[in-house]
Order: sequence, then C-alpha cells, then structure tokens
Amino acid sequence: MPHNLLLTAPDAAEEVGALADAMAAEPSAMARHYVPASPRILHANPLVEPGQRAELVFTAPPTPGRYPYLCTFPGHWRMMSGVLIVE
Ligand SMILES: [Cu+2]
Repeated sequence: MPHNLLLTAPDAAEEVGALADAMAAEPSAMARHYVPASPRILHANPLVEPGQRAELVFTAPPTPGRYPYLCTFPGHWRMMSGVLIVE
C-alpha cells in the first residue's frame, strides 16, 4: 500500500492525524495524497507506491524541539510515526 511522510510542528501529530482521519472520506483525499490542509504541517511528500522511492529534502527547523513525522494514509498515523529531534 502507499505511504506518505509529513513533518509537523512540535506537539501537532494528534491534530494533524485527526485532520487526516477527517479527510479520509472526502472524494478528493487520494488526489491530495491524504495530506490535510494545516499550517502545522511543515513539510510533506506525496504518496509513494510500493516499490517506489521518494526523497524529502528540507532544512531542519531553526528552533530546537521534537518534530513529529507521520504517514497519513488512512489508518497509519497512530503507528507509523516518529520524531525528528532538533537540538
Ligand atoms: Cu503509511
């Protein structure tokens, strides 16, 4: 199945995940790569299909903190997540 990757503002994983859950039923969700509209999403890549590769290039946030990353394909974000630590 496809996956994406979103980097969010600190403490925004639950909020962004809830937005992704809400958009999952929208007809345009797949075309929008299940990336909800939110100013709390710092960077995102589109869905990547099995066997494909993607690279997300960005400059790390200037403010130290814990920046969650997650996949917002339906059903994934609660388990498919991690944290980028900026020191
Ligand atoms: Cu995923």
